[in-house]
Amino acid sequence: MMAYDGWCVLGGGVGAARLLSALQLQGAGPALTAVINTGDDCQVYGLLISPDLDSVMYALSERNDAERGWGRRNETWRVLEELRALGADPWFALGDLDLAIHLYRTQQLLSGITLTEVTADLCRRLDISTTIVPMTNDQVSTHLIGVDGTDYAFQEWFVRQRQLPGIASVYYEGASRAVPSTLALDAIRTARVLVIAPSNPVLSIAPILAMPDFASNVAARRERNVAISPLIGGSAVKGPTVSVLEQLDIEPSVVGVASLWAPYAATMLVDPADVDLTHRMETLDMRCIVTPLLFSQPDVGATIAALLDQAVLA
Ligand code: FO1
Repeated sequence: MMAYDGWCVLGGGVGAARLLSALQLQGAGPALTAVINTGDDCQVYGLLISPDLDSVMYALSERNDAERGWGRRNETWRVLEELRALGADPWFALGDLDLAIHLYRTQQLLSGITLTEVTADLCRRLDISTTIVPMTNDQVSTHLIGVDGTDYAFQEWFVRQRQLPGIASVYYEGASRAVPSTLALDAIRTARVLVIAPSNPVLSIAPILAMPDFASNVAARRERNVAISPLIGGSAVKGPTVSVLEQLDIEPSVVGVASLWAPYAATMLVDPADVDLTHRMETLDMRCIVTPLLFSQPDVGATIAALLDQAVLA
């Protein structure tokens, strides 16, 4: 087994969860700091829900429902059913096990500790060896503006509207004045390798880079950063990456993703399905490493871990 040291992963949601789980299987868990998007966070019944932190925590503690892509495995829905019986419209579904995490987190936050601290506490209690850090303790909220001008908070669009309304633009409310998490900034500055996870570039990575200190510190170490394409042969493994890129007039391919990430990473891992596009990425001053990216396939995690280890030495 390799000896891993000082890796920092930027990401959110299922893309980050899959990468981090694969790296954990290779024994890299304790060497990793994961800086996680909180732009999807919302309040439901007075509870703070932090879906990307939870997806990563549940995956790394093997508590996730891999098929659904969010929430807990072996979940029950008694509270939700009772809310429905009371005539409420619980469009954002909180399962019973999941609710316990939101209750615990909210109670801890109300007692005065920060989101970073309660996340570290939860990781200890869930026996997670990776350091999981929210990008900020402040509120940053991803919003989508529909073509008709309607402003949707992220979960309103993602869950309630089922991502249906056409979108014209996206913005990250609070990002320019939010204070970056100190742990996150330290990890970004000092990591031997910084990895941009195969997460949605607009909805998971851009909220992190919308915070000016993150953007400048990630860009400053561009040569030692490696991005992993969230698209394989023009499709995402899960989620609305392709449709979001299309609606924002960004080419829905590895080239479109590279055009967003070129200022932040000198190297990008792309799947063999996209080998024909690598010459266009190189014109963006990005070095491409072609390697299978479907983490569900045997040996893909081990190969990617080895490549990340060597990528910045090459
Ligand atoms: N996604 C859904 O499609 N429907 C839901 O009702 C829903 C509830 C939910 C509750 C807690 C949580 O942590 C995540 C939840 N998600 C739900 C997933 C979430 O909306 C998205 O996966 C992420 O925000 C996108 O990364």
